Amino acid sequence: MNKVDKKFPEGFLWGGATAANQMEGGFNEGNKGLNIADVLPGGKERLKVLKEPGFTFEIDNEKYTYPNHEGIDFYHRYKEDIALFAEMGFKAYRMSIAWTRIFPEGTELEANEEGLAFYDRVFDELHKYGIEPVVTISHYEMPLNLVKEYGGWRSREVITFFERYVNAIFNRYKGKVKYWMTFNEINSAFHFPIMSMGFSIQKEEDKYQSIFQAFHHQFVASSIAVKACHEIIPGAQIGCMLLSAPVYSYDSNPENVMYALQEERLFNYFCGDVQVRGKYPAFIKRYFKENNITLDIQEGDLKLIKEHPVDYIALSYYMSLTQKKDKTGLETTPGNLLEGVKNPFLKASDWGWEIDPTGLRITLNKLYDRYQVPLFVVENGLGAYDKVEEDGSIQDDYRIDYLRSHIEAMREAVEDGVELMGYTSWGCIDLVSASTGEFSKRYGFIYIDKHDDGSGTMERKKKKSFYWYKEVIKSNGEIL
Ligand code: BGP
Repeated sequence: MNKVDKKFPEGFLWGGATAANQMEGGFNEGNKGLNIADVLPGGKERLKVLKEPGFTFEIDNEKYTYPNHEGIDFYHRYKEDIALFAEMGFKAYRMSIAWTRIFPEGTELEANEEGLAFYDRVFDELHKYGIEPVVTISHYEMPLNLVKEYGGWRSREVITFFERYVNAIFNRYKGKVKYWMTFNEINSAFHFPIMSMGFSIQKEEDKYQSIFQAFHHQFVASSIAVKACHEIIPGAQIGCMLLSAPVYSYDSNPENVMYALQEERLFNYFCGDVQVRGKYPAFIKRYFKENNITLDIQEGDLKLIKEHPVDYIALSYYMSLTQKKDKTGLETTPGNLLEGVKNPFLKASDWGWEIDPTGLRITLNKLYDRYQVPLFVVENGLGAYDKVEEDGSIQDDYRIDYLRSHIEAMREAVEDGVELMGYTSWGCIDLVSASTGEFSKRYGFIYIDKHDDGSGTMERKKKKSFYWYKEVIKSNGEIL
């Protein structure tokens, strides 16, 4: 067999990814309003809030801690952090705009100039080093006022406020930002609607009715954003963002294979089908019928969705899932987000996320086969406990191993014919974990001296992986 020379394409967008609410801090500075992330407690309490009904969406400093309030203080230290990204050779930096910096309550008629000016400074700083900003419009941080007054994305009225927000940012940043994406991990709402949809489920029987109606509103909002983006910023590209975890059948029993297929279609493909193909998929009709779901779809919605599909798919990839129809007697994965049965072929992270680089190759191939639009891996990484050695170094070889194997898998996928735009690994600088509210679940190439008990100097330190990733980027992924 001939040796295949596997390479990443020229201009591949190497970099890192973060989200405003998990790292900016300055939660009440610059006229910023409160958002959903500002009321989510840190530590073990967070998962409880995400999973159990009855959350009140209030800050209670007596009872809880709020690590997102200070984050890693990027709001004041962005110059230092961007200089470190530049030192690693980043070509792209995926970040999000906090909606509440631009529209503090969500409902104002005029945008908040202080918020707009902050992101101007960040984009200018990135461009100073030739780093392309890749911007998520909404990453788990809906304005709290919209959550409380409107019930989040359940309400159709929120579309109008979102439209105002996207118009404001496209007009302001049209000369500075070419790559956009709409809702972070839109499909994660199947599990935790609080973070991405702004409401908690009070009654189990209403769960899917509310979630699918909220999805519909987000799909309409997405089409409005795509249309506005193309009109206001010619040449810009705007994608959807999907949480991608391939679902394997536990065994070859056709019943289990069918079960895995149904789960995968619903969880991995439903949102992509609507936003990329521009129409509701055939399989969802039966699902709606069997689950008594009736959507309020207004005139013009389906036309809008059809006419304005996204340009590319951004995806996060951390793990695969293995499923069996009847799980009795089987060990389940202790993953804090998605639950499946234990896969005997895979090891898991300290948080129970099963590590599966080949799953990334599978995911990329499946998505490309299905949609034939460019893909962009905008999140991938290993959450791990890091230790600072006596000499001040952080020897995170486990992280290097994880990333290396996933980059190799992407290289295989490119060789398979997948059109891949770039790779921004998650949490390139340590930040607050979204699902656990911890600092100790670290993903970064850059260590932050900040701990779960609130102590720490916020000093930035380069981990071993920092130097490794710099070489990866320099060699366009040839030296791993
Ligand atoms: C994704 C989110 C991110 C991020 C990441 C890691 O679901 O888009 O915001 O946090 O997962 O998850 P965690 O922080 O829970 O480890």
